[in-house]
Amino acid sequence: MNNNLYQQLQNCIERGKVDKNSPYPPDMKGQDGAVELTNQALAAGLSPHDILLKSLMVGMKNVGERFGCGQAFIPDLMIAAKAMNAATAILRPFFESGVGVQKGTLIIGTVAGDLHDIGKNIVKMIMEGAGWKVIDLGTNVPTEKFMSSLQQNPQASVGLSALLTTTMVNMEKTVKEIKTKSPTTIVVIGGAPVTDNFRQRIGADAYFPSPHLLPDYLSQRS
Ligand code: B12
Repeated sequence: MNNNLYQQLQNCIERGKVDKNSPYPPDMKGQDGAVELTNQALAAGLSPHDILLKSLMVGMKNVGERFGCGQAFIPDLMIAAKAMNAATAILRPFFESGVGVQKGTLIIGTVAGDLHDIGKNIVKMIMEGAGWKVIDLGTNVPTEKFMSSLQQNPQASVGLSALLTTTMVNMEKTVKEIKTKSPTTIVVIGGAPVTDNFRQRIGADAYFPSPHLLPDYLSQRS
């Protein structure tokens, strides 16, 4: 039963079925979409973390793989992103912290030239859920914007996201600038093309393929 719900929700993300009323894709007209299935999964007692990891993210990964081998196209990615955003909006309150004490501040953004923000938004959701204040600079963020935010929040750590091999190189410039002007600032990086080798090469402090261990890491380091 649970596996079936995960599977159906994953399929809605992959196919870009946002909700019951959405006319796209035509062969799923009138069927429940990502919105209804996310609510059903929560009502069935599935954990928001599991829904995110076992369903939503698998669906995004699959559509990305289909795009990579020419079986899906930009509109498919866009509609999948729309379904993903609709589902994560429902999960967001479950990640919000009830704890009043702030553990620290994280400045986060997707680097210059890069418009992907789903992963960054998940990192933000998890950090806020763990009691961190997150300053979200958005997408396509130039080094100067990271620097001016850091100037205003000198105790903050910085998180950089990149999804394109062509934009991950922009992380290097930002990391170098931060480490030159503020050597004690912790800089963490992530995004599908990023690796720990790359992290070592550009001098960032840590790379996380998934943000779940990030709150503990930053709490220990700061
Ligand atoms: C959705 C999507 C889009 C959407 C983005 C919508 C949005 N609002 O984000 C749209 C349609 C706009 C898009 C556009 C493009 N895309 Co695109 N896209 C994707 C896709 C399918 C999914 C990305 C995603 O959201 N994944 C789900 C999230 C949850 O995963 P994630 O981002 O990796 O984040 C997780 C971790 O990496 C980590 N993480 C991420 N950031 C950070 C930061 C920190 C600090 C930490 C600790 C952790 C962390 O935590 C997250 C949660 O676990 C990927 C395929 C893929 N497999 O990645 C292609 C993909 C990234 N896109 C690709 C391409 C080529 C493009 C375009 C260039 C296409 C084009 N020809 O125009 C444009 C570029 C636009 C631009 N300038 O940015 C390629 C990149 C190839 C490459 N090697 O560079 C991919 C890999 C598809 C492919 N297989 O070819 N895309």
